[in-house]
Parts: sequence; C-alpha cells; structure tokens
Amino acid sequence: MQPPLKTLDYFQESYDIRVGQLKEKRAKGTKVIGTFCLFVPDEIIFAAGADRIVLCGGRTDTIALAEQSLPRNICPLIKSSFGAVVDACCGGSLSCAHVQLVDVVVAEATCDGKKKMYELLPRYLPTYVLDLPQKPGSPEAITYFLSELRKFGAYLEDLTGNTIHDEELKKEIHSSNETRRLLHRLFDLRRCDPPPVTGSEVLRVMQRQFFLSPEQFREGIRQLCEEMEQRIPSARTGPRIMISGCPMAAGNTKIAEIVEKKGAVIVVEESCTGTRSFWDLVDEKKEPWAALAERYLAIPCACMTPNDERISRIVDLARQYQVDGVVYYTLQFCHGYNIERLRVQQALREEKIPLLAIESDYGDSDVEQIGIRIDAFLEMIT
Ligand code: BJ8
Repeated sequence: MQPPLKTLDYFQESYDIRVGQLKEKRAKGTKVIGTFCLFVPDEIIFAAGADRIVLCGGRTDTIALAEQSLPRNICPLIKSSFGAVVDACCGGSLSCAHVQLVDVVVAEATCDGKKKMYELLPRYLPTYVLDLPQKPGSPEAITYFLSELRKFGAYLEDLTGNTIHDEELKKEIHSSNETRRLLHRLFDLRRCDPPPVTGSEVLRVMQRQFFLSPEQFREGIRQLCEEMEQRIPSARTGPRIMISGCPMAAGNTKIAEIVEKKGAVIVVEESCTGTRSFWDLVDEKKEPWAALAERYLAIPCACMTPNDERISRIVDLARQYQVDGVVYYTLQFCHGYNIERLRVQQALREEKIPLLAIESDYGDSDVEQIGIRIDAFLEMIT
C-alpha cells in the first residue's frame, strides 16, 4: 500500500484559510451564496461578484434536530442539510460553521424532498429557488431554463448591486472550464492499473471542491496531479470498482471506506462528488447564457426524466476505466436513484459488468452488514 499523498494536507490546510477569507469578504460587503446542487451555475454567482459555498449535509449529528420538523423517512442528505441550518440559525451547539458564512440560500427544484424542505428554509435564511424543467430533452426545456437563469442573474444583480456583464460571465466560464479540465487530468491518472490514489482520497478532495475558492481548489488539484504523476506504480491490489449513484456530501465517506478496506480499488465515481460535477465543459464559443443553460440542463441527474444520458455515461465510464464491478449507491429514500438502478443494471448486464446495489443512511449500524455484502461481491468478481 502506498503512503498517503502529501498534497492531501494542502486541502486540509486550505479549509481554515478559506473560512477566514469568507469572513473577511463578507465584512467588506461581498455576498456569500449557499447552494445545494450542481444545477446552480457557479459562473453566474461569481460573475455577479458574489461567492459561494455548498451546504449539502453529510453529517449524521444534525439529523435528530431535523427530524423534529421533517419526517424521518426522507433522504439523510436533506435531513442533515436542514438540521445544520436550524442548528446554526437557532444558536445550537453543533458548530455548523458553513451555514453561518452565507447570506442567502439558492436552492433548486430537483427532488420532492428537497423542494419541500426549501419551503421551510425561509424561516431561517433568505431563500431563492431556481426552477428546472423536468424533461430536459423537450424542445421548450432549454428556453425555459434559459429564462430561469436570466431571472436568477437579475436576482443576484439586485442582491449584490453589481451588473453581470457578458465579458465577466465569459471569464467565469473559462475559469470553471479550467477547473473541469484539471479534474479530467486527475481522473485520467486513475485509469492506470493500479491508480496512484485511492477512491477515499479523491472523494475527500472532491468534497472540498464545493467549499474552497476556485483558485485554491485548482492549485490543490495541480499539485495533486504532479505528485501522482511522479509516483512509482505499485503492484495491483484488488478489483477495479466504480461507485455510481447519490452524492456523498462532506462528512459521508462510509461506503468508499468500506469498499477499499475490503481490498477493492475505487477508480471512478459517477456521482455529483465525482464525474457529474465536471465531465462536460461549457461551450466557450457560444453566447454565454445559452451555453450555460445547455451545459447545466444536460447534467445527468436522476431527478430528470428520461435520463438516458446517465445510463450511457455509466457504461462509457465502465469501459474507459476498465471496471470489474459497479457499487450502486443510493441514499435511503432517494427514489430517483433507487428506481433508476434497474436501467443501469440492465445496461451493465449487457456489458457483463456485475452491479451491487447498496442503500444506506449516514449511521454506522449497517457497516458490518455492508462489509459482508461487499466481501461476497468482490469474491464473485475476482
Ligand atoms: S444534481 S444528485 S446534487 S439533485 S440524494 S436530496 S436527489 S433524495 S442530492 Fe442531487 Fe443536484 Fe441531482 Fe446532484 Fe434528493 Fe436523492 Fe436525497 Fe439528492
């Protein structure tokens, strides 16, 4: 086993620097936006002179508080995120530092649980909801989404007092594309057999993507790629696994850790804390608003119907990364990803790639049972 990559410390150290940076910016009048989803384009926020952090919860200790208002049988990501907001805004003791850094929340109309949770958020924080068409392939969808993005832009102009000029927006698109290219470089290195980094390490880095500034994050990825490129390849350790499914928000690394503890090697993640966040670039030759609408509406999320693009993306990734098996991860009560598993499984079966479905929450009570199922799965595919 290789020693941990030194650059991982960079991401840890940058965290405190970023907290200080955000506090300072806010003191000088910069608005900080909290978001919960990839469908909210960073480029528009940055072009309006605002900053952003993502508030998706991966912690388990905020869930009990959320369950005082929300039903227990909804997705843990929704409960964890909501509990953090309630705790931070009501002077709780859980140190949900991120919530205290934001001026407004920009939510998005994706799954039902999130939409309904967003109706409760204005009690705690000013909230703006970006609407999304649910059938991205219909001809009217792009026009509608474009009008929603422009409305969102106008809201931010009002909030910040700045005008979003096309030139500024193009600059931000270019900057975000640079981040996406760097992440492609990082993920390309994972095609090696064995890859020079573990899946748990990459997951922790990807979780930072949504908190650090773009410049900080890119610097870290550059250093990480250089360090990985200099690593001397070690011997192959175990089967190559793709994780596919729900996002793993900061604080939630359970499945990745179990899979790797059992001896498998995670080589790629098809999720919002993996390829879904960076795979497609924004077309820099097009008019910037239209290019953003096109790129963001194409995010292959299970909240959309039909979601054919996700199925073919998974098959394509499985081939590119030469995976031996797929661990399909669903957060409890996430119906979209859970039901979509059937189509994924069928498509992978045609490629003769086995799939193990795991549904879990943020607690530890199922760690042992998941470990047993992973053991059996790995035995079957090796
Ligand atoms: S683009 S995956 S971040 S919506 S896991 S809360 S879907 S019940 S987080 Fe998501 Fe945007 Fe899609 Fe990504 Fe609902 Fe499912 Fe929970 Fe989810």
